[in-house]
Amino acid sequence: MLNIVHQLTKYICFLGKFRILPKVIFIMIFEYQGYVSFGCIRQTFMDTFSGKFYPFINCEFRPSLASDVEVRALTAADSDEDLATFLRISGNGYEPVVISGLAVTGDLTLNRKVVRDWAAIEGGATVEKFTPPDYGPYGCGPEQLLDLNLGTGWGSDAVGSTSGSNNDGPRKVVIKLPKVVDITQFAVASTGACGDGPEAGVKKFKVETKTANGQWITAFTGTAKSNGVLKTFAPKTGKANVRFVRFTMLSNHGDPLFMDVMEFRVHGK
Ligand SMILES: [Ca+2]
Repeated sequence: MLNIVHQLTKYICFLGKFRILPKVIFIMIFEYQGYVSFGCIRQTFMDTFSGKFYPFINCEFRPSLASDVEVRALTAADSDEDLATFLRISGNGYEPVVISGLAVTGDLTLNRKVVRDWAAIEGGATVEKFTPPDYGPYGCGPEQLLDLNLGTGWGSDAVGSTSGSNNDGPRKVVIKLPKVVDITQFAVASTGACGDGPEAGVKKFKVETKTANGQWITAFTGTAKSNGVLKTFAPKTGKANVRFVRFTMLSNHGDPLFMDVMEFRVHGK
């Protein structure tokens, strides 16, 4: 099979030379079930500061991938030029990976683990409900908590604040995972979203989980620094057969009006 893909890669690269097709390469993704291959397209971006153009390879995962996988082999045979200096891997709920300093002139093997975020909306998770207010129209709704982007977040009101709705108290969001997951880790990144200062970043938080027909179980209660850095936490209970996750903001770092969190992720199989 590897040999067939290699031959196909050479053929597509050959067509790409004559601009019959965009230049395409193949990547092998190894997982516990074996490996799958898929196309990656060479693209170019412009650095708006320097005005220079940089080629990179953009790869998107297929939905059939269902767990943590490893990028094992990059094949870019039959090329007269460097194919890329960056390799970006993303899509279908995988945490984006960028590998820089890459100069592909032939076959190359990489070893890089990529991680599935089961709470990512991109990968099929959905927001079932959440405590008002809804700052979604400003780009600061719970969807921005689950978008694999540390630069965006879910903005809400502080526990004692009714700035944006008639509700006060902790702010909860219920997330339905795309399938039943055995959870190994949660990840949280806290700081002020939507122009708020770091005082608005969530401090104390709670994570509860539920099986398809079960009761809510507290899986983890912890505190987060308001520094925008993604930190992982291992739950002690409520890890198996999880279909629903409820994330609750219990306090912030001092802002009297707003309480925000940038990112929440769920790892597991
Ligand atoms: Ca985000």
